[in-house]
Amino acid sequence: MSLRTVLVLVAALVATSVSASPSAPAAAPLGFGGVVPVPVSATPAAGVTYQITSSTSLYTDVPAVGDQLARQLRRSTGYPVPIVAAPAAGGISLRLGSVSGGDEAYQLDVTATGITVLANRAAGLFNGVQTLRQLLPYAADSATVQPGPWPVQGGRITDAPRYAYRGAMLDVARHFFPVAAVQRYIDQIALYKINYLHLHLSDDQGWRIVIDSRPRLATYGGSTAVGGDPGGYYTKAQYQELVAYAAARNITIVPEIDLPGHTNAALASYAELNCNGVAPPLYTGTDVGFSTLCTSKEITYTFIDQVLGELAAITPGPYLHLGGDEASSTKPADYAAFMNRAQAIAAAHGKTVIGWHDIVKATPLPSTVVQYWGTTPKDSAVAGAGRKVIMSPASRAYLDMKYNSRTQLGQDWAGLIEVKDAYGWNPGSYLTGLPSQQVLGVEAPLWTETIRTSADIEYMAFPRLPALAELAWSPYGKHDWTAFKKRLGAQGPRWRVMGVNYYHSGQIAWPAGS
Ligand code: TNX
Repeated sequence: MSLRTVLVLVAALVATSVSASPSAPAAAPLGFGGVVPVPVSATPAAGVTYQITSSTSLYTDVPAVGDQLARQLRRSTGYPVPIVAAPAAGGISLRLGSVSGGDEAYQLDVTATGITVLANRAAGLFNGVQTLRQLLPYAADSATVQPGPWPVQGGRITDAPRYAYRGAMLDVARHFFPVAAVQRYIDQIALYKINYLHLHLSDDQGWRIVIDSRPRLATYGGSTAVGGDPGGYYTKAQYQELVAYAAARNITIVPEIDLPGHTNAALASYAELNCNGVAPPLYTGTDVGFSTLCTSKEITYTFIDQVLGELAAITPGPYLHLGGDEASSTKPADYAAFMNRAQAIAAAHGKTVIGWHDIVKATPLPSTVVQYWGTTPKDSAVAGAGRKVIMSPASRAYLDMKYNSRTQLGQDWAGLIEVKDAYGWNPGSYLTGLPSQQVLGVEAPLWTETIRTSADIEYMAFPRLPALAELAWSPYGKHDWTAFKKRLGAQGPRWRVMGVNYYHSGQIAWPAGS
């Protein structure tokens, strides 16, 4: 036996005895300091750790929520994690009960002998589970069995959202994203307690949802995308599959049909929608503001009634987004009259309207929600409109803006948005003159003129989407860039495990290897 072989054998023996030794220090749990959005209150119990083991069971009052957690734990730990009919000592319990803070609030207790998430409603349990996921070792998000161990920091977290509307938007019109890609994004944003996904379903470059009474919208209007890339559309069954997939993750789909501008795909599909009766060619460029429905033709309103009626019928959520932005080819008086009629049609189908903030140039219904996408905090028309507002200031919240001048993807018309810029504003006081009670929430839109793949989506959304999610969820009293940077850095290793293609911003100290 050579000296080298002996040394290798000795080293192997030492390694075996160290890892098998009962006195070896247990792996430290991640702790409460890495949760995004930061919870309202998080009190660690010093020295207390829970361990997920091969005998851990799961009890749940809401099967849909418990099943998702059990499936994830089985996948990564390889343990059976049985769902049991009654809470078991030593196990995980997801229970309905009474906590303060409303439908989405939760309380999470971790002791040495069990984990309990308590909430008033399923939504709160789901939120509590998302927090629990971030307390688990990164490997718990793996799609394959990992070695463990699986320690969880002991203590109590109580939590509830600042805003009812915490949104993301995906433009599936400029580029089409198949169901699986949208589901992948839903999985990623749900981890940060986003509860609305706004789908921009129509624009000049493509129409993405089947309307049975107007079949050419999808089959012809949906055949194109920016740059000549492949088009596509969702069947009603696929759309409903997305609605259900999102709902299981506490996310409500908000469908948008952009009117009366951004309508070239519709105008190309049906000649009668054009004032001159001539269908324009399909469009694959990136200009805005050149198309308009013919506001003086009665057929236009029949068309809108058909489209909104069919869409409302497959949308259980309360909102229909009617767009209304950049209608620079529609005369101002025509725009106002048109948007007023369009709102009435949406309302007749039982839906609450959301419109881009241009809609304040019409007469927003008292219930209409105005989505602010400007670049300046001074917009007295929006602030003074007396309507609920969703805050998406383009210079802060637009995920399609470049991070810096070297970013390959995206645009820069609203400025460059590094992580600190995305995080560094207060949605409750951003718009001068808008009372904070009128802010319904925050939405992070991702326009896709330059975005073609899931990897592209992820690069632009991560890490800015979690920054915006924290603004939407956490009390502003917890707003702290220095602390946030650390919490955000802690997401990096998890994204690596999940295969999320994120931007390694130089502003964040990412842990080694992430
Ligand atoms: C403006 S923001 C638009 C979109 C573009 C986006 C690109 C808004 C309501 N309209 O049509 O895709 O800029 O950043």
